[in-house]
Amino acid sequence: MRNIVILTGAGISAESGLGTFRDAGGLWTQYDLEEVATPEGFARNPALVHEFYNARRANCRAARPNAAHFALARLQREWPGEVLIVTQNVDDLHERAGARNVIHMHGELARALCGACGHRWDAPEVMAPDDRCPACGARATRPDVVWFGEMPYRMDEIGAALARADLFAAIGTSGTVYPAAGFVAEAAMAGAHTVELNLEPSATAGAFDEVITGPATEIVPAWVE
Ligand code: BV8
Repeated sequence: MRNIVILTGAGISAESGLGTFRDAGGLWTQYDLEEVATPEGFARNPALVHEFYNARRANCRAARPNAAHFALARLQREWPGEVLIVTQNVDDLHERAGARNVIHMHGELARALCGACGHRWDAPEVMAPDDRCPACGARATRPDVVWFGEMPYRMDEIGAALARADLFAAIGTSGTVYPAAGFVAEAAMAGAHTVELNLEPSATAGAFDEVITGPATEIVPAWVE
């Protein structure tokens, strides 16, 4: 069990007070995904999209990492092989718990991107449609997150890690968004042992060798033990 790949979703940050997407009262029940998490929605109403991400950026700053985030950071420190955390989350709670080897495949709330020149920088607390890119001056700034229909980041690195994984764990994800939901099949093809840790079995639970259910702050520290 040398190389471990861990995929995390909104469920690992739920007990830190950050909303999930598809649970009762989740983000996609308050906002229409098409309006706030697609390039078309941003083109139609950038003010609404900035409002959505400004609110989440404020929530994220007020939130604290929980025992599950700390347990994964400890596993990274103490495990003799590689432990890669691939997160679908745009919050920085893994890093704030001390995790080092983290890939944000859906981008980061803390980063801004210029739609005109591709420049990236640390996002201000509040972003607005009139903001100018610090590099090219264009009024084309957006949150540096991956919307539906956009290519997730660092997919080749993720594919390479899955191809050499001995253990793949998915934590707090509903298994409904691709390509992340397909990682378990890639890891299994590479011969990895696969385990799902989730509040309840996900849509893809059947694809895992092992399913552990319960709140992340309880089952993740116990699993890391
Ligand atoms: C792409 C970033 C191609 C922004 C997000 C039909 C079939 C297959 C695929 C598609 C299709 N139609 C469209 C697609 C593609 C689409 C997709 O998969 N759509 C789905 C909805 C069907 N995917 C894409 O568009 C992706 N891009 O395919 O590009 C391409 C190819 C070439 C060139 C260009 C493009 C991009 C997807 C990324 C979208 N961005 N977010 C933002 O955050 O605002 S997705 C969004 O959903 C978040 O990233 C989130 O992480 C992700 C997944 O959600 P989860 O994390 O799983 O959260 P969820 O609420 O769903 O579940 C929470 C889980 O936690 C639950 O299971 C719950 O039980 C559990 N839980 C709750 N509390 C706890 C807990 N567990 C433990 N403890 C607790 N306390």
